[in-house]
Amino acid sequence: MTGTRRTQVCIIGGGPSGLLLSHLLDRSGIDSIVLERHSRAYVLGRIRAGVLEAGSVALLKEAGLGARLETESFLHRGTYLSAQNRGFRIDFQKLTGKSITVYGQTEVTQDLYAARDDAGGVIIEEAEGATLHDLQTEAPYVTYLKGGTEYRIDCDFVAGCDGFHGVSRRSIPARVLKEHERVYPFGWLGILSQTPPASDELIYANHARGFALCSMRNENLSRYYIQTPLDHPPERWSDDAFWDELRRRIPADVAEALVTGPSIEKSMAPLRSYVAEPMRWGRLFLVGDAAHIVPPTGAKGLNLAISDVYYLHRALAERYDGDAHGIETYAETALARVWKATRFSWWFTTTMHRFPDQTDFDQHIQEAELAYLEHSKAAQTAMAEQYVGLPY
Ligand code: FAS
Ligand code: PHB
Repeated sequence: MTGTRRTQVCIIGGGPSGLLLSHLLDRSGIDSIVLERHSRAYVLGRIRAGVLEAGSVALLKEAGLGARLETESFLHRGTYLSAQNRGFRIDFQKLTGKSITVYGQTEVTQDLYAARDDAGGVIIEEAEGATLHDLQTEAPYVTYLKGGTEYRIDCDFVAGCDGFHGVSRRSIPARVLKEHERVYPFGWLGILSQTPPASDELIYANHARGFALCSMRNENLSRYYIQTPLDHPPERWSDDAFWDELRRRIPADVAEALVTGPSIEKSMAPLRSYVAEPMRWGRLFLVGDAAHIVPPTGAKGLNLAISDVYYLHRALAERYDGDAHGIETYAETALARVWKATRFSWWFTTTMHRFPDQTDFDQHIQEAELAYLEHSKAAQTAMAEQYVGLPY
């Protein structure tokens, strides 16, 4: 063993949850070290979420991360839904008094890296083979390899912010871990194109051929998704084939005016609902995708990671002030919000997508659900309050 370091919280994962947790802890005078498996460029190269809940925006602004958010994001007061090429709008602002903010996860992560750099935060990139030790003791530690040399970090707590494929969740013994999962029989093929967005707000489209989503990043950067079978790799879809399929599924007037162009990114994301319990084991706390995955339909993934960070940061700050209540109740508090968002994301996904084994009965149920949503203020309010984000 060569280098040994000490910190209060060792954070595994330099994605949005790891970086935000390190930033918030730092603002509370708690030191941390972030271990990231990849390079910063690799992390920033991943194209993922696009929508921030009202609570996420408030937290980021409160934490001094609002500068670019103020000037480069887009406030959306509602969204469009469509069924069989005919659209209707849900007015979030009128129904809930809140809106959502369109600001890419890449930008959030960029802002977080910049904030950590400004504060002299310690982020160890390309840290391989992170291994968590003595999590059930008062002196846990983490070992990792960098450049072929093994290092050790002694700490008080470990935050597993390392995503679905990370090491943290796997450090909880199988006899302790309870996993709940639903895998959907389709994925989302997404593209980025340097074209003006199809609409001023998002369009979630239900269609007999499959789901489609029109989103955006800015006035000249659009993000589109179509539901595809899981065995359709991205390279199977030419840009023209993608645009033709998207046009078939969205409202006719939007398809008519759609501005297309070459894709600058094309990727496929499988869809699953997944929740692991407990989110705490001894001195290890799971955060974000390390503990739960939602289908992106409800735009909850990144936002749930942010609310987990909010709860854990508050719990650790209280703990260092001598009050252990927050860390004792972290898992229960976080999971209560996770399960509500998981249910919403499951409901929205099953309402908007075409399932391979779907029967006529299922089709009529979907159409009735959407018709009820179109004409009922109560139904729209229920959808809107979950989409803009339930309170923390
Ligand atoms: P992340 O996965 O973002 O970050 C985990 C970090 O840990 C990564 O940088 C990884 O390299 C690192 N890591 C992993 N193992 C490690 C190890 N052993 N040691 C050190 N570091 C390790 N959400 C939405 O709301 N809308 C979307 O449209 C959307 N699209 C998505 C598309 C894809 C392909 C994926 C995978 C997710 C998508 N999500 C979306 C969800 C996504 O935004 C996550 O919710 C969000 O990234 C969660 O952030 P983290 O919990 O930080 O996990
Ligand atoms: C996106 O813009 O990437 C996005 C928006 C809303 C979603 C999922 C993805 O529900």
